[in-house]
Amino acid sequence: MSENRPDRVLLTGAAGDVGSMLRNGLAGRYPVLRVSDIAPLGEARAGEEVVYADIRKPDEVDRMMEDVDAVVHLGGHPVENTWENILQTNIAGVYNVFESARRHGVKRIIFASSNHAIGFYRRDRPIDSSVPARPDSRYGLSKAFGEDLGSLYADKHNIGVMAIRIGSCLKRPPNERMLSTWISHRDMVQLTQVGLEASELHFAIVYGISDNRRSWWDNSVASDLGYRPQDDSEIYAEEILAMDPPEDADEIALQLQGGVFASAEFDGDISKV
Ligand code: 15L
Repeated sequence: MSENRPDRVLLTGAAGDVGSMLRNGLAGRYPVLRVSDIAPLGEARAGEEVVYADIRKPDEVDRMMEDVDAVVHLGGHPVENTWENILQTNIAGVYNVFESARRHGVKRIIFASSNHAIGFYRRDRPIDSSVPARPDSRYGLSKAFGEDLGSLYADKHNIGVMAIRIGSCLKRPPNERMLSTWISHRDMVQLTQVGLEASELHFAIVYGISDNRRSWWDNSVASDLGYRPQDDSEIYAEEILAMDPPEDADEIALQLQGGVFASAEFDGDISKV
């Protein structure tokens, strides 16, 4: 996968949890890593450029995009928020990023989608990348929008797009749900590199998970692109399943892949979901 390494990679949302982990994990892999956020990023490290930008503002996005070859777009609200905030940052913001990338001739975008784009699927129903979105929140809806935007820019503008439905990117899984949804840091770094460097990529939706025995998601699209996860949450299973309870959630959340994102504000009929 290393034949197709971009020279200047832009990482948005680089001050966030996953962003700062990827900032470290991608360090030295590409000639220039341009890190961006609205939050403090500290000094530029070796091989880095720091460009502050608010993705709600197209002129700032254009400045951030100059001379970039590939984008890893993590910027935005990482959990549920008000409609106004989701609309401005996660929906208009992701549009600003794709549109500026198109105008700047960028040919590869990795979009940080989320499992919350499909969070209303039941846990007892395994799914793959081809199922329709089933968002569990305004946040999940914005991720489904970003995936569709990626499909549009791949088909219409020939930008190679990988949307990663990230599960739970943490050092270790803290509860039973995350035995299914967990992705280790090193696997997340590898999957991002696969997206940046795959020689053939039109539009792909992949799951951001490790090689978890308890996964609900068929990740064959990612493995076809070359993803070879190193970790499996199973090594934490005994300890987590011995906790009381192994997952601290309500009975709706416990049935749905999105967990408490799906059960929050829920006044539906669970028998119809
Ligand atoms: C997400 O999309 C969130 O950004 C993260 O904070 C976790 O909650 C994760 O999903 C998850 O579902 O575990």
